Amino acid sequence: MQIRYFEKKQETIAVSDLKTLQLNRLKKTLGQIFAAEGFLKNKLVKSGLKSIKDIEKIDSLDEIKNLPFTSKIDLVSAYPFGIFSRPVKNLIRIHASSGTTGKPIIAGYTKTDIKIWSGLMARVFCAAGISKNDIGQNAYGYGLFTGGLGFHYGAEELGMMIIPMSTGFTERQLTMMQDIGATVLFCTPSYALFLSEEINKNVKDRSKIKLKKGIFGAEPWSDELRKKIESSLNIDAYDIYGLSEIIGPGVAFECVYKDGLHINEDNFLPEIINPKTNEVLKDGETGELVITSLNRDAMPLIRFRTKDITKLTRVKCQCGRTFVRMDKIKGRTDDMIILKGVNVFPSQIESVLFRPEYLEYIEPVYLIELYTENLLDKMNIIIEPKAEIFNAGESRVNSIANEISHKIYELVGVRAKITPVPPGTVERSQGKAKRINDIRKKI
Ligand code: DLL
Repeated sequence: MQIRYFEKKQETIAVSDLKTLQLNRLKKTLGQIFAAEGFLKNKLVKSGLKSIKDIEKIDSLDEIKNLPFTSKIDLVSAYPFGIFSRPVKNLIRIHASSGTTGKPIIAGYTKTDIKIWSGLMARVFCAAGISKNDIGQNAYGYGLFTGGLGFHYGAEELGMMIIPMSTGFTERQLTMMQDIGATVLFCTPSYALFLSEEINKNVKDRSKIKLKKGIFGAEPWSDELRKKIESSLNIDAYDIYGLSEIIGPGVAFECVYKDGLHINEDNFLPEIINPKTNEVLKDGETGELVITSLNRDAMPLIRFRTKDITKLTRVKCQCGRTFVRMDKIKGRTDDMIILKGVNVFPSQIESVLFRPEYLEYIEPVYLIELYTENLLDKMNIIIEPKAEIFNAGESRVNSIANEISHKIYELVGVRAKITPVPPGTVERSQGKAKRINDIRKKI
């Protein structure tokens, strides 16, 4: 297996040197926040970190657990610029993501941030075996969303040609893909699946599609969906994780061994906590990912609550990278469905629906509807049988629906109603897929 790095020395740094680097960068980051005299400094002071002298006294990364968390709500309340640790005139770009209320969250970048971020993205490409000789079709949205420009600048940093398609215009995507000969595809996994359906329908000569690899993220996706994308596009598919508040895509990524996502640990310090008690968990325990930025210029954040559920492992990866790995994200704490006391994530439902034996009968799309019946919360899973199955009549469709319902019960322990709908009815997504429709009556 060919292993590539963008910055080998840094990516394979000895663990003890990494810890020293992280501690130095943490202290530098805290100093930067103090110097900015803003919202975040006030939070730190309130939590007991009163002066630069207190920062100097920190001599172990473990002490991070004494620092306060930062949440989306903090970022919304500091809207638009209160969270920055550099003057607004030093910024060269902003991005935004949706907040918890009407106001978005603004992420700001200086020239230094863009340079660092581009380098992190170039690491992602190299880890997937992509080189500057590849041609990237970038179907992540360009604009306030970090996907489009994050991938774009990373590709330029590597020296790879990029086709800046953005999302949508599917017909044009297929034309460019064939005419320019894209070898790698960047988009959400749900859009990759949609593109594969369109290729199968509309491209007569498959030899014109030169795709070899894809880097997909921005939403949870199961290994079953990975297999489906890989077989229908005939490519090798990699996961990438990130979030606007921290930098955008490039926080964590898969290498060719695809055994968890390496966190760019020289830039981001991860912790896993119990989201209910806030207690820090050990490696191997599942909980909420919390990230402290160690090398951000405009917008460092301390212990940011991502709400994403995963676990960490420090077992060394065969690729030689020393960076800790996190499991594929299971879901978000706010997407977790609780039915009869059982916790269910959409990704678990997906892992049943997208098993190869079911994908012979149903399309790889679904929507989970949560509703109330007799004061109880219930789950209805809308599936789309393939046209030939749907047309074969109700009894055929029902027997498949029953089997799926049974398998879901076996895996997650709750009974779900399965509703088959006519072909083409479930919305195909071009960005992040909507997996849950919550129509429960709020009491
Ligand atoms: O989604 C950044 C991104 C762009 C990542 C392109 C990967 C590729 P936001 O819009 O701020 O940023 O959304 C961040 O998306 O907290 C997760 O809940 C979810 N997410 C991102 N990547 C993954 C992934 C971008 N690989 C939120 N698996 C995060 C599961 C993901 N969830």
